[in-house]
Amino acid sequence: MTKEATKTSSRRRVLSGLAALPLVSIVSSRARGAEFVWKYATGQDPTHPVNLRAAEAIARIREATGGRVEINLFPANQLGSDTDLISQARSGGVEILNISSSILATLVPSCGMLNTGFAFPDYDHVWRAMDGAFGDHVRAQIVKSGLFVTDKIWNNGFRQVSSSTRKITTPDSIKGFKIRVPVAPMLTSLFQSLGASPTPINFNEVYSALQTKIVEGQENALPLIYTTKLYEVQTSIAMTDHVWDGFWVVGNRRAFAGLPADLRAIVAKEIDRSAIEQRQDVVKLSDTLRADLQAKGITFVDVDRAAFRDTLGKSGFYKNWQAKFGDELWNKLQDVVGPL
Ligand code: X2X
Repeated sequence: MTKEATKTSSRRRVLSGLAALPLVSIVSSRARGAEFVWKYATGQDPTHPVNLRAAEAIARIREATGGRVEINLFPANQLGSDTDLISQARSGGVEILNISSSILATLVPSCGMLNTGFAFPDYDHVWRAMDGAFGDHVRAQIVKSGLFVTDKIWNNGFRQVSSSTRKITTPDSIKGFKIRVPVAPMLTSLFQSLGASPTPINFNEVYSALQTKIVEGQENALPLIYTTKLYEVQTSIAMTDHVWDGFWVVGNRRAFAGLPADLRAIVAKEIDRSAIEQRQDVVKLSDTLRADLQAKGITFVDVDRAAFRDTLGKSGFYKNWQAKFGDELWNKLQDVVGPL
């Protein structure tokens, strides 16, 4: 068996071991007197802060409810791809789901607006928007779609463009670039507008799509690139910061409505506490991972972001999306970030 295949199969063994564990613990949860035994699904590697902080919230919830609420964590798309998991959260196949706003936009279009290209210059503007009127408006649309959603959005980070072929340096260099994007209308549109050739692929298929050269590159925040080991199949990263993305923690509405109010309040409070902690984890990791990724052989390219934003503007990208989202929501974002 090749080195690569050995690594993949050992990763599979680890994950299948992880998958077996929660199922066993569901049976034992009932035996321990848990009244509510829930599944919490994510698409990220077990080592990503999304899962580390979710596990802490789960432990605090078990403690604060006296064991009445047992939640089992299923990371790394063990229960299905991100787009499958949205359907499972709606049907009750899973009770809690951590899902990128860019992908949730396939169900709730306004979720895609926080991925408007180059909208956020820094985290101060991100949190002012997401914890203010703009975020409230988007959350209200998620509730309207039939899902429960917690108050505080989690942090996926500022996205960068990685490549295994050409180095991305200027807007011209990305023309025709075969890039994987999530199943996310805004990101597909952004790279089409830059003249690249985007292919929507679910995250659990990204590593193999890069390894087999179905695509030349992908775009993601450094913590995702690092924890999913994409540096093994990529050679350079252009620090474009082209969008900020967040993770919503959404829930099956019937499941949340079925919780007594005091237990529901504990679940929401502890998940929101972990959201605030996870936000800072990603900020810190994004500062330190550049050196770690360089040590793994990645070449970094610092680009002129204004040139990319200018190309996007000239393509009509902002005008088109303002027309789609409507002035009311567009202005809520512009109130924080300025004219787009
Ligand atoms: O699929 C991706 O690239 C990821 C993991 O960042 C999202 O969830 C959008």
